[in-house]
Amino acid sequence: MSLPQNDHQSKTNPGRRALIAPQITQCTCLTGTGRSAIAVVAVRGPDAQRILKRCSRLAVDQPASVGQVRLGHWTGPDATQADLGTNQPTTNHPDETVVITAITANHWEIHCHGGTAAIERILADLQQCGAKRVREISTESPLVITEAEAVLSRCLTEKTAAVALAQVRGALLNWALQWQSQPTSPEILAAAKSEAQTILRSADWTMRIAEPWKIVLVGKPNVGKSSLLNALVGFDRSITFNQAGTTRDVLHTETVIAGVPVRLSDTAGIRDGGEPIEAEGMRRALHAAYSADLVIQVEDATSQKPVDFSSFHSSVPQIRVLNKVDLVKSGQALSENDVATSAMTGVGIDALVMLLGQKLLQFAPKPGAPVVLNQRQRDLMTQIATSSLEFPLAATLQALIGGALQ
Ligand SMILES: Nc1nc2c(ncn2[C@@H]2O[C@H](COP(=O)(O)OP(=O)(O)OP(=O)(O)O)[C@@H](O)[C@H]2O)c(=O)[nH]1
Ligand SMILES: [Mg+2]
Repeated sequence: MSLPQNDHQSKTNPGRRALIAPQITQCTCLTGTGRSAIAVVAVRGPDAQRILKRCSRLAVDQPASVGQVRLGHWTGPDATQADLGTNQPTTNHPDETVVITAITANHWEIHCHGGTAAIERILADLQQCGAKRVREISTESPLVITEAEAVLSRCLTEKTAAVALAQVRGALLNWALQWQSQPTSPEILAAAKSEAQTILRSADWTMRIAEPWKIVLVGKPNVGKSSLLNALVGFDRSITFNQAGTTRDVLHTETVIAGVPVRLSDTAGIRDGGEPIEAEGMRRALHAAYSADLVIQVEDATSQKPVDFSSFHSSVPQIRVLNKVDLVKSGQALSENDVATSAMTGVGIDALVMLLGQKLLQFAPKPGAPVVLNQRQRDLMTQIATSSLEFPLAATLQALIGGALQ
């Protein structure tokens, strides 16, 4: 991709160069076809703001700055000043209520009614004002941005979306451009290498922000795994019963802990023997635990003989929870390393949620930090992080920005 070289903005903020919109103003509908409540129309290019001013009337006088939203009416380009004073429909079309937001100075989004008529009307007005209707605007952005946009559209919570959004706004792109603009020297390479290593520290976390983290409850039968899951999500998702072997299959439920999307899985109790269905349940329980991001080992706090998990050789991080603490006689000592809960009374549930949150956010990046979002980015970042002298830093950074060179 060729980047403009001589504008003032490019010199002061190199990252902005690659985010500069196309020379011709373009418009497209970003949301899928079919019926939906809200549609998003994007306008990108040098005339974007001027066209929007011509076609809309905002509830407040001030146009939105980057990151802000404005409620307004879509009047179309034919509205006269007289029309605007009357509050009457200005053209053959009735006014459409819209929300307009500035992504960058030259990139705007119009959030409108999701019906085809509303979308087509807005696109037609934009075209009438000189915008070119295209199928995809994002091809104008470097690969590193379109990849971030794709991840952003799949994020489930505000916290994870903020990580992807920072990359859409150019955190990783700016990082790469900043090092690319430096003269080649061993010192520069060493500094870039060190920063790449820092970025990679959060890679396991950042590469999967669009999926829920998998937390699996395991333990002996009847210790209260299902009751604990119900207490964590706040409703009776799992059947609980005072009889060993109540839960047979793996049962999933989704929730959010510390802003991170989580899929909690309840499993069959693990014990020796058991009839064939229970044995299959145990096999599935262990399989779920081995493929989890975090395992909660639940034990009965009153039990003299805690479960022996020595056979559970797994690199998956684990938390040990002593449940039924309401039944513990006063004076009985509990290990300080364990979380003590009562799914029955709610004691310790907040502490458990807090501990889970700490574990989930342990490797989260700082707000706004550059991060890698997929294997392609990670591979290139790894090349930089493990580079030696004579490493083609500029070419690798260019590949990170725009693709190829592996
Ligand atoms: N007193 C007390 N009883 C509990 C607590 N948690 C669970 N129970 C009771 O213990 C029994 C077993 O609870 P479950 O949640 O079904 O246990 P489980 O570990 O899922 O059992 P399986 O599915 O058979 O492996 C039920 O009668 C629950 O009401 C607790 O913290 N305190
Ligand atoms: Mg159960």
